[in-house]
Amino acid sequence: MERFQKLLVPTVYGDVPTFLGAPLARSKKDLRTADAAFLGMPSQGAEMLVGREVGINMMDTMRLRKASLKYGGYLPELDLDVFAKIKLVDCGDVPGFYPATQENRKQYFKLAEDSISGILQTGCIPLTIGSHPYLVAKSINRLGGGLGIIHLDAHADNMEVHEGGKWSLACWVARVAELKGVNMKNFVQIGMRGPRNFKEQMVWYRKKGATVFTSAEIGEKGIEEVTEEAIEIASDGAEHLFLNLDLDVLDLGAAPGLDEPLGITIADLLKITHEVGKKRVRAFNVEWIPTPAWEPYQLPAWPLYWITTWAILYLLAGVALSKR
Ligand SMILES: [Mn+2]
Repeated sequence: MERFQKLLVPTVYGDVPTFLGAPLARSKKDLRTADAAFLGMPSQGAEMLVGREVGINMMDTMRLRKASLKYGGYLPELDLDVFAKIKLVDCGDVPGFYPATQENRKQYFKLAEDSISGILQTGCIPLTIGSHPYLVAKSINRLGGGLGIIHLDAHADNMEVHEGGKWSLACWVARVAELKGVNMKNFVQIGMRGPRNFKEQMVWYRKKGATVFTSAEIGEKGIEEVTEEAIEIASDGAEHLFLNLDLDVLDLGAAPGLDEPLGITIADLLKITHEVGKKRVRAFNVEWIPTPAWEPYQLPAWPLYWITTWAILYLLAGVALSKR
């Protein structure tokens, strides 16, 4: 007999359920007893939005929450019930400031950093969905102890400026490299490939002492070895590990609507999030999920929401194993 459990799921607002039906965190106290906290950041506040109309469609945290609702926490392939060990909460969304002006972006950045720092200070793992990665990196860096970053992406994202702006997602690595205390030797990118990258970007990474595993190296070494090395390099002398995901690290055959061939498989992605979870990742961010409403991505985007939910569950499964 169906028990209509879904009717009992807490809501963030309106008819939007919490992520995976987790309890809604209303105060710091709720965070202190939790292991991980979902934080929706639908607007990003990035300069790439300024003057454009895509705005709130960039990252649909409502759709992700709805897509997550069909899943529980038991993974038979790992014989592990994630939520027997892990307490997940949902912190709601960081509101955007519209219209997307520079002044509003600054306000948004401040609010977002405060929200992420608030979660970090309680010892909880922020699962930010739609954050400009710089905001997460900066918040972790403030804790002291050293920041290691593993970035999953087809693209280098280390441009000095992009389309006249320095806060585009294509520039976030360059902004992080400017932060005091950040050592780029603890920066690892996995999955870079293809002709939307420039040679200067690779030269920049080498000069900074960062590590890049291109699709060719993943092909040679295999994802297990690459993951192991990446964690080792990112954690060498750094206390906090930050995993950032641009879903275009996936092969276009695995990621409907995304546009880069030669990418990793979904199994590879889950392997990485699981292993990083085992190493007590400090924060996980999913940069963005294209929505069907945005013209270049009219293919159904639902699989990307499902993949994102799985990636989070596998990461939390890793955290659960690290607690044993
Ligand atoms: Mn990318």
